[in-house]
Amino acid sequence: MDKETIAHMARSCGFAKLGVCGVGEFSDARARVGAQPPLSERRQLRFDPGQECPWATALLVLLWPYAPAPLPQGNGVFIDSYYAASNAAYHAARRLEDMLRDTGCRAQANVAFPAKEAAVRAGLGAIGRSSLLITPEYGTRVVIILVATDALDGGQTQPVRATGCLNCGRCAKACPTGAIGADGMTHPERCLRNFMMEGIVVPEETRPLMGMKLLGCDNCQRACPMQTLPEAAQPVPLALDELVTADNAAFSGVVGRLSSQIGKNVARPQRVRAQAALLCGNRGRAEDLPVLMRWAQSDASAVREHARWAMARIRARSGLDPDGEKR
Ligand code: B12
Ligand code: SF4
Ligand code: SF4
Repeated sequence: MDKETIAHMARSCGFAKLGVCGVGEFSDARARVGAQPPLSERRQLRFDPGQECPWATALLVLLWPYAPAPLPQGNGVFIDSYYAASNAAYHAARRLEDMLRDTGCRAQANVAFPAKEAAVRAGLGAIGRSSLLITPEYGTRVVIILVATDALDGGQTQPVRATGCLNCGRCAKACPTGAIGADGMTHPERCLRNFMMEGIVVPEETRPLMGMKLLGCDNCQRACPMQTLPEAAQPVPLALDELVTADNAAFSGVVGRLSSQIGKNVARPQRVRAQAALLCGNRGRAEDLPVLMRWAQSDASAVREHARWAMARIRARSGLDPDGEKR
């Protein structure tokens, strides 16, 4: 099948751009991952298409751009628009997989090879100091999806080490944790995203840096002058008050709404609650104390620890002693 026919199919599924690359091993990425501390987000990552899908002759590299979320106002929480876009792109890739199979080709959507490097190999952009792919059309705000297929030949893979960014250092300055240095993202283990909705107890020094972020951090992208897409008109409409409730049915309803946007794998109730508890500590409102007290008895360690920390912070700020009495 020719690339234009596949690009047409991909557009009908909602993708904005298609690139194609070969199925050579991602050995640079393998070496880099091996040299860094283990990250839970990398557990699924695979490096050798020849081993994982030996029938494949090409990787389709698909771009799904998204408008960045405006910063939340008032009691709103921040949910990076990447997550809703990623959920939509995941399902679109499954539709493309079906379309390719209907023509008699083999296809496997959402294969977990290093997506940014595949995109560079396919000529779709360059890696910036932030470590993200910068595309000329959409800046960094793209979900990258890979589909392995035998529908066409991806050709020989030439390992590409592109830099291509302005090297202005604004991403590094904007990063609250110092994950990005002069040589790129040398400390990915410090990135706030590692600690969000992972069901883990977040290190104490990292908790205040999260501000009102429920999911995702956008600081390095927001600071990057290579962006081209205007902000979305509305933030994801979710107030922290909707989550800080002792009414389990109401809480499940809100989590259900959230999972329909960002996927149920990400929006797991206890993980959402643990992050909400942490955000309560950052906003510091005494009205949250009754719900936090209940959460402080939770069986889930992240919910329990974050709630206890939030209560201590709120009490310290409001001049209450540890039992909640006015000092
Ligand atoms: C693990 C992971 C993470 C980890 C680690 C990120 C990292 N930079 O290593 C954490 C949880 C921190 C994370 C955070 C985020 N992620 Co993430 N993540 C992934 C995942 C699953 C694997 C990435 C990976 O480990 N690749 C392998 C390693 C080796 O790559 P690497 O360290 O970036 O380095 C390679 C190149 O970038 C380059 N390079 C990088 N630095 C340097 C430095 C030098 C000196 C040189 C020479 C080369 C070089 O060479 C390396 C070898 O190929 C991919 C999905 C996928 N299947 O690829 C998404 C992915 C990279 N994430 C993505 C996004 C959107 C995010 C967040 C914005 C989410 C958010 N809103 O919070 C943040 C951004 C943080 C950031 N600045 O990178 C998108 C990026 C889209 C884009 N435009 O690039 C991806 C591609 C998901 C997708 N399918 O679209 N993520
Ligand atoms: S997403 Fe946030 S914490 Fe992660 S590297 Fe970018 S600015 Fe730093
Ligand atoms: S902020 Fe500057 S240094 Fe960082 S990725 Fe963008 S252009 Fe490159």
